[in-house]
Amino acid sequence: MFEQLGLIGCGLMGGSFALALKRAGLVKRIVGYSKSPSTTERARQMGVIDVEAPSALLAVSGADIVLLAVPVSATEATFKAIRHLVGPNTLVMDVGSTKRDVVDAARRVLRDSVGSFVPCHPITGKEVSGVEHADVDLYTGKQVILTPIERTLTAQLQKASDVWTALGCHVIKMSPQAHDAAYAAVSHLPHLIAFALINGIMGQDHGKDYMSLAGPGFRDFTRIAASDPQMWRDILIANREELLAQSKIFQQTLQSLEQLISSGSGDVLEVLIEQASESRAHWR
Ligand code: TYR
Repeated sequence: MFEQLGLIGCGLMGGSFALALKRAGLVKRIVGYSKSPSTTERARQMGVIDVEAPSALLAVSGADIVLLAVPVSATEATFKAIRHLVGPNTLVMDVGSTKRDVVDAARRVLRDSVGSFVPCHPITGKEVSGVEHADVDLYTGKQVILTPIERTLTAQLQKASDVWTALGCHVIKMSPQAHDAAYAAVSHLPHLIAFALINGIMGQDHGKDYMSLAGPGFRDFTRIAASDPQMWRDILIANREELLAQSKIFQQTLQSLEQLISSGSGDVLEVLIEQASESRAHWR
């Protein structure tokens, strides 16, 4: 049971975490801060947070658990703003989609207190953002990747793992490097492709008309193209090396398929589609 959650970033991810922690009976008081005061105010009006803090530092003041739920490019500045109040008994977590850059920022800024920070990536979200979409069950049944470093305190790592487990999450641990390599393939690349697909269609004369004719497959494939622009700008740039490597593999794979189509090699094409179809059907 925590006394106070210091919530930095009262959007979809932060707001949903606050609701879930409260429902689980794990926290007495939630003090929230968002860059835009109107967001913080809305979060309080909605009952997502109890108290509005005028700064990140004041949200952390008196907190024994802190969650950073900000775009990854804002992580370093946020650590700077709160570093003086991060002690060995404060559990600090984030929800950023990339981990190497976040861990580097933590090392640079938190220094001796870096052990209190447990880097986290819950594999959940929505294509819509903002506290209006906060959902008490956003984390229920989802995976959360923890990417501790050598200096992460065992006690804090255990506490973080316990919190996510109490919210109904399945906790997995791996290195920040392994995390960024995997999520470049299964998250960052698919978002990039969805953005490119929509822009490629809309860049054509009749793109809008074509889109209006699309069906459920198009809807499934492109849902994530509606995601938050600043958040995804940050993710794609932060994990650029792994992402560009995956993008290259994708382009090569696409080219081989194009060659088979162009030469009318239906048999081989069918085999490759069958491979993809089988892999997707037996996923999980
Ligand atoms: N955009 C994803 C969706 O709508 C959710 C998500 C986003 C999950 C970022 C993880 C992540 O790092 O399903």
